[in-house]
Amino acid sequence: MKTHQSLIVNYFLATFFLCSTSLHAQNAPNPADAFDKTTTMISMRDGVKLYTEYFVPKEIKQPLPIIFMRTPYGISGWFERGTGSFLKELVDEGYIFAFQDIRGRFKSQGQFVMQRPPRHQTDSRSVDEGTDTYDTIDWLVKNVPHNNGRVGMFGTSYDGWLVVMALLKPHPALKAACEQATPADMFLGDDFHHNGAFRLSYGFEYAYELESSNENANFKFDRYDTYEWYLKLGALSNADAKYFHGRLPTWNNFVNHPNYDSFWKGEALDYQLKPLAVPTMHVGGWWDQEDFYGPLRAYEVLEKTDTNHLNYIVVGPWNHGGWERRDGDKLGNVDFGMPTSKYFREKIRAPWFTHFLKEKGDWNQLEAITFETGLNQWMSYDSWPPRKDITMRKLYFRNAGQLSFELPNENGPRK
Ligand code: PG9
Repeated sequence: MKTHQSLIVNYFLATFFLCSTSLHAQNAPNPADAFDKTTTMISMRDGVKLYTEYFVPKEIKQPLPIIFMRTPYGISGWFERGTGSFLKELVDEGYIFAFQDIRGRFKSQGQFVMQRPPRHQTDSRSVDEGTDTYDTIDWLVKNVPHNNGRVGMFGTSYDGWLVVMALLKPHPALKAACEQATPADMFLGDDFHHNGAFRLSYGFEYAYELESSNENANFKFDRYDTYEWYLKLGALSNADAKYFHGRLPTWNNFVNHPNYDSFWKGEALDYQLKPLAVPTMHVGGWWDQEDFYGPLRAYEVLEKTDTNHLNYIVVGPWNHGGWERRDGDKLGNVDFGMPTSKYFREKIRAPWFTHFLKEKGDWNQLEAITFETGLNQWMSYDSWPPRKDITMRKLYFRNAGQLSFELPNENGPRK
């Protein structure tokens, strides 16, 4: 059995390669050619410089907002490939685009820290992902030609979490933030543990991927069947003794914090989020194998203080990052009867950004938009979970892979 190494985070690469291959096959011009590309190193408040690329349309009629993404996974080629896929709807609307390698990754200077904790506000010299975003936005709006002083951010998973970090003390130019599949709690529901159960292959391979090099690195298994490899590994302590030798901080944290202690609570969004000052859209997939808990939890926590109605949520029939891939008509054999991912990008995310970044358009949707599978329809509610016309009912596992609203009366577990 092959585990999910390299599928974990690089979900987008396959899509990009497919898109770019088919584009090349047809010899179609790449929409990225319509932009002027600039690469630069932007200085942060502590002098560390972060590698940034930005793209300004060659033909520009009026100043445009900037769509900004940050990532630990390496930005080279993102824009050029993304224009034909996950960025298409935004390119069509008309924006300037900026991308950045975060601190310590790829071409950026400094030290990478996995999910770097928010800094202590009392220490004016300290930095975190929020200050790096703040300093970059400040530079972008002052230096990128033809921008209108308004910035929107989006990103999936680690990149979605980076969007959330930007919201803790947002730059005034940040006018819209779309976090997609942010983790909210790495012990309770996201990525490394699910309900406290450690996800061994995920944790092992992800820690290696991000911390053994400043670029993405795949652990070299000596066989195809990595399930067998993990069985043969034996005790958890062998991972460090044989392979990591204390060099991977995230692995050390897994081992040193097997319970829900202050380390995991310190990382959890429950304890970090502040009342929203920026319109924020949370995006989740009903079948996200990595971060389903995160966006729903972030929405729920922020909703408690959302007196200005800045908190939005969208959940569709997707696995991790599925909303960025292709059209989203199907997941495996399940057919949703409509292109759910394309619909999200075209009819939900793009008009939402237009509304908040260009102050135009007719965004008149309710706060929560969810895809109801089976009915295969998008539904809108003024809150999530919906307040009105809802009855809570229990759903029971039944034999032969069935589900039922009936309480089982056979030999199965009872209430
Ligand atoms: N789910 C991945 C992740 C996010 C945040 C921290 C660690 C891992 C990801 O796909 O980026």
